[in-house]
Amino acid sequence: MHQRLLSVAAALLCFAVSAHAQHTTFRISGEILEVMDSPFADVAPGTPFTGCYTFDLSTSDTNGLSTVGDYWHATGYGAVIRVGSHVFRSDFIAGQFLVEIVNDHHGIFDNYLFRSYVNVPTSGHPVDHISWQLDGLDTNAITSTGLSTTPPDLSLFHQQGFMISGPWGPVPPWRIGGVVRQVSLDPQVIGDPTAGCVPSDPALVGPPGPAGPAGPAGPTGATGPAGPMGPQGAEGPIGPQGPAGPEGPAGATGATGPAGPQGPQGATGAVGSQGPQGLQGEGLFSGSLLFLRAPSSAPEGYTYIGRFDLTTSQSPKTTIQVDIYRRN
Ligand SMILES: [Ca+2]
Repeated sequence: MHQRLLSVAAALLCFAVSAHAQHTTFRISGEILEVMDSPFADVAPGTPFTGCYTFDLSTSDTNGLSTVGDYWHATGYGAVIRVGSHVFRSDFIAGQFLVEIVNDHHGIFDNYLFRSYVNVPTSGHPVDHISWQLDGLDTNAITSTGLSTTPPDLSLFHQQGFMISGPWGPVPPWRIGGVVRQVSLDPQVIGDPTAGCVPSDPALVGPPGPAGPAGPAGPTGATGPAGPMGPQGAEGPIGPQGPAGPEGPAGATGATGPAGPQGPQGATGAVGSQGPQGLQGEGLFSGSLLFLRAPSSAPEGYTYIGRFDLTTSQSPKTTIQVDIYRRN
């Protein structure tokens, strides 16, 4: 046992320093459909299985046919399949793990296959082969004999067989057959020599330890569909004033306003009727002289002539000044 652990460690170390390795792991899951002479009591038709297989994209094609690619893998590659309480797996030290891809063979069919030729015993029973083969009965399932990180498209193949079998001996080998329902790329294994289908023989592995710390957050997923409409929000602030609307209908007549300012004088009215006869005038004709004691002012209708001194006739006599006017 100790020797074996050392061998595993040496193989992984050697694998880690391989500069051109391009680890790729496909995860598979399916269902057991038939069991023949199986020594595993808890494996029966209907038992589900899961597993994986790891290969190297840089492995060379050793098949000379242009329609067939054979990729033989050595140490560090193989398959691990879990069925019920049992683990079936490649001998990762021995290698001899084959991935075969057939494209347009004879111009009529495609195939995909992995087969592990050297495996470790399971629950004390030798395991001869672990294999999975897909058959396309036309040329549409595969487009290249090259290895790829794209898993085979199960919907394009017409039949398949997943098989785990025991060794030939005095009696025919036991066989466990099934169908793979899903195959997918494990993106965390690409280029990581420490990941993938590492050996997990129950004989080498103790009971599960406590859960490790949570890993780093994965990449952000795609945006999901829009959720349901939320509740109506609070009313927003009043928006800016809109443009003036059209003129409305005429309103009711308002109350009488205050009196305005006085207007301009009107035109002279018509001559009224003749009034009663006035007092008789002084009766002087034009050129008559009028004497008034000075100082005086010219009465209307008279023109000033001059002024003289007049000695009165009374006693004692006195002198006064008199203004003379002429009737016009
Ligand atoms: Ca093809």
